[in-house]
Amino acid sequence: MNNETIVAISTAIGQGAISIVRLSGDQAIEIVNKFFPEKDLKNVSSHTVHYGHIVQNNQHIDEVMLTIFRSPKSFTTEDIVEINCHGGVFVASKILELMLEGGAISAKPGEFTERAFLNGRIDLTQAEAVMDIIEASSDLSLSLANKGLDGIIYNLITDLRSELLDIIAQIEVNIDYPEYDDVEVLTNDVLKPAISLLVKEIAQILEKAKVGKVIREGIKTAIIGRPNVGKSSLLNALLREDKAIVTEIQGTTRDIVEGQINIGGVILNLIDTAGIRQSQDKIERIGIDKAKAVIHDAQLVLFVIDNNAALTDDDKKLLKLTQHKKRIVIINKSDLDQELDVEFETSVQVSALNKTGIDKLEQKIKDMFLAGSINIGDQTYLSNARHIQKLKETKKALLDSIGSIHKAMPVDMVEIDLKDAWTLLGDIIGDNSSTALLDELFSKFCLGK
Ligand SMILES: Nc1nc2c(ncn2[C@@H]2O[C@H](COP(=O)(O)OP(=O)(O)OP(=O)(O)O)[C@@H](O)[C@H]2O)c(=O)[nH]1
Ligand SMILES: [Mg+2]
Repeated sequence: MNNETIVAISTAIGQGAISIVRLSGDQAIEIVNKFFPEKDLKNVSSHTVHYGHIVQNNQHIDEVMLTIFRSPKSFTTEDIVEINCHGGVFVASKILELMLEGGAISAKPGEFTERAFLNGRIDLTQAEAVMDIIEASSDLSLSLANKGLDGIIYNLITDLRSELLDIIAQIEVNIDYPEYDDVEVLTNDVLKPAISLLVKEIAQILEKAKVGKVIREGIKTAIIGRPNVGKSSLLNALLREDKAIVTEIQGTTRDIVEGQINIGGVILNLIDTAGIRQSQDKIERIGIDKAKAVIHDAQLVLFVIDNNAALTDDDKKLLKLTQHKKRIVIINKSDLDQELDVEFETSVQVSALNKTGIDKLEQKIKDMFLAGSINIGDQTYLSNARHIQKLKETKKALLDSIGSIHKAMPVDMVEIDLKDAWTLLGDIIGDNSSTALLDELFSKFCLGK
């Protein structure tokens, strides 16, 4: 528990209708009371709003509305006062200054949420979900973040943990009462299938997490091709905006041009690049190098070729360069006569000029990344990179334990990996005290044999 009362301006710094200065801690009400002469806040009830003025040396600093939340029914579980003042940078800073004078200390970034976690009101995944809500950039990512705040990820991990605990409990019982079970029977008939099942469940969650990651971060999409095939025209058609310069001159685009679109809730971060070819022009060459770097980082390559020309050597080189990427071949200029002399597996015919075929392209991208099956009602999609990493490590620890079983290692060796997996899952939700493990184990034993 932290005794110090923290304060911060909780709204964005800048002019606006209202700013909120927020305090949390034992002294929160007392500190604000010093500067709010119109009412004694010490005895007001929780969840009430109070009108009055923040006053310094008998001078009105601002007309405000105060909201009082008393411990434990608040975001941090501590006493909280929110001062709704006018949204000027100076006035909000002035009120902040008074609160510091009154005995509060400046909050660190995220400290209100950190306190909510440390005081046990939310787990780590919920604390992270608060940030995800703030950063959400589409309906789907917002919806995922809200599920996180509701505790969906917490429940998912807790369910896995409780399955794991059952397995560990079997071993503990066997170590305590070795005469009860034949160790070999235990490991091969009981532990191995149970651990394998858990690995399978985790593998499924990780598979779904790929979708979660796409929803959260968007898809880094590079538009690639030789000069003049219509890359910038395609970018503009997708963005429904004339963002990039389009001309009939080869080598029009030099620097990269970026834009973002939302297709069915999935964010596509589009990058238009310089047409790739051998060039003597110094600026164009830099652009071409950048384009190659973009290919390297891209999660999806939109490879544009000209329907009105036979495949060139430049096309062939670029096809080779992008062959290992997730790729859609875009046969552009489909309004002109077909001169193209090859067929591609994953291709879409478009005319960036006439804006035809664009919806087909969007559908293809959606199918490719969401496999056409995003069930928003289910939404146990892990999307946070930290959670995904920890879960991968958990899976590895479990596979290691199966490896130990195969090598006929002593059962307490198997248990070491299982306990590692337990700790890793605990890292996700921020619960890692080993006393908790023991307490839970103990309660399991009371129910079992
Ligand atoms: N007929 C027809 N012309 C098109 C189409 N798309 C683009 N063009 C024309 O092709 C020329 C080149 O288009 P851009 O979009 O600048 O091509 P780019 O691939 O970005 O070219 P660089 O930036 O030089 O690499 C322009 O004159 C466009 O108007 C299309 O679908 N049909
Ligand atoms: Mg261009």
